[in-house]
Amino acid sequence: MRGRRGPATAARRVGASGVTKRNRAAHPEGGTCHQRPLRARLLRAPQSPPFAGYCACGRSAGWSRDVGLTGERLSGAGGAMGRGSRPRGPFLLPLLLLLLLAAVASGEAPSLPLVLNTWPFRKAAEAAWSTLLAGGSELDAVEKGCGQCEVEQCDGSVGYGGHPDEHGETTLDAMIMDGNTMEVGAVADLRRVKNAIGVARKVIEHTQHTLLVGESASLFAESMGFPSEDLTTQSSLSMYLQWLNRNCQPNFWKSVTPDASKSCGPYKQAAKFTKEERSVSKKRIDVHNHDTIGMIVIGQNGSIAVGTSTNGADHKIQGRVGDSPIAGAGAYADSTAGAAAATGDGDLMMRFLPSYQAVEYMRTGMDPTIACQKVISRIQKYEPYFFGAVICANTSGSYGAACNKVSGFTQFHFMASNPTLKQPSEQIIDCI
Ligand code: SD4
Repeated sequence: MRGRRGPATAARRVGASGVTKRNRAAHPEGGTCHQRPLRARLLRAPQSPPFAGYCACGRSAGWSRDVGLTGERLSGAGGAMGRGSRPRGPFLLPLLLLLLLAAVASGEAPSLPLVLNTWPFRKAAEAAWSTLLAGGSELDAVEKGCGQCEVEQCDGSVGYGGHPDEHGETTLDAMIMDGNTMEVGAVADLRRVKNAIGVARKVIEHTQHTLLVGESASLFAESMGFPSEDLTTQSSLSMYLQWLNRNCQPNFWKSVTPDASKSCGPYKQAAKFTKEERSVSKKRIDVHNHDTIGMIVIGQNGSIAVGTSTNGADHKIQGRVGDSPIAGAGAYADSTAGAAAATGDGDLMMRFLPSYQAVEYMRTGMDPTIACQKVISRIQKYEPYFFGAVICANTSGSYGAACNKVSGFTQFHFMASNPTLKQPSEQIIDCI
């Protein structure tokens, strides 16, 4: 999670007037495939140049001018729609515009449909919004929006080529939830498959399960037709090599021998450990290694879907799963109450099920901003220095967000799209 996203004036502060919009564009590059764990490959062939045989893929980001959702863009939007998709027709857009005009004429600010997502991931917001306007379902919009981030490797925190684990491999967590049926599809520790949110959707569509993990999730993905690809890029490999050169610092171990605050593993449990060793994991999480996309989509008729996608925490211990694929933690949707999604230090946040809690607060009629603030405050009581933020929306399309104020992270940026905002609009809130 980062508090360094450009000047506050470049976006709309929630509750304030004046909007300036900003686009972030990233250009994904493909890569070749290798299946063996990086560390094994490096150890087995120390004579090889470090990048030999790896994907020459990387990530570049740039700025572009703001682009509104033009008719041209809308007519080209949509893509493959899954189960539950509504047919797209030539009359849909004019109809929607008529409805909006009628609402505006009646003096009532139309606030649905709504697309809300964590962080200023503008292209993801645009992908979801245009999918909705093109007649896609809420689930389609979530899948498209989060999938866009997986393609463009949003902030290096979503999709392939980011946050290698302590063996150098990038693994993915994702979840999608239907707030009408309460069905959830999720994958965790997914390997070698780039489109994690797409696989999560297949868990809903083709299984009676909720969450598939690890190698077995990858096999499931392959059986559903997803290509098996190496998620390593030149950039993730170099992050990993730098970490090895720093004696594997920082890492997530504690109370082990050799001392994890000084050496690489393999580790064993220590009979005794010092206070300093215990503090290793607390120092580990900072503003630079967390940035999940969490997305809420509420359709014109009040149907809600949510989703998340992330490559988790940098240099995580193999097998670590964060909050993002856990219903109620990373996100939650209930079309009778509202929806929420979380971003931040999942190891801490998942203990509090903040998304579920926020939705239950909104069920009582609580304002979305207050609901978000209350769940952040609850975590603060136990973990005053945690990095985290939550976005919340109720069934009528009111929305809000909250974040925990810590050094280097005092404001949270997110995207909102609704008929009033017309196109994805970057919003800012002050952390509490
Ligand atoms: C995780 N919550 O795996 C995710 C990471 C994240 O913003 O949200 N980053 O812990």
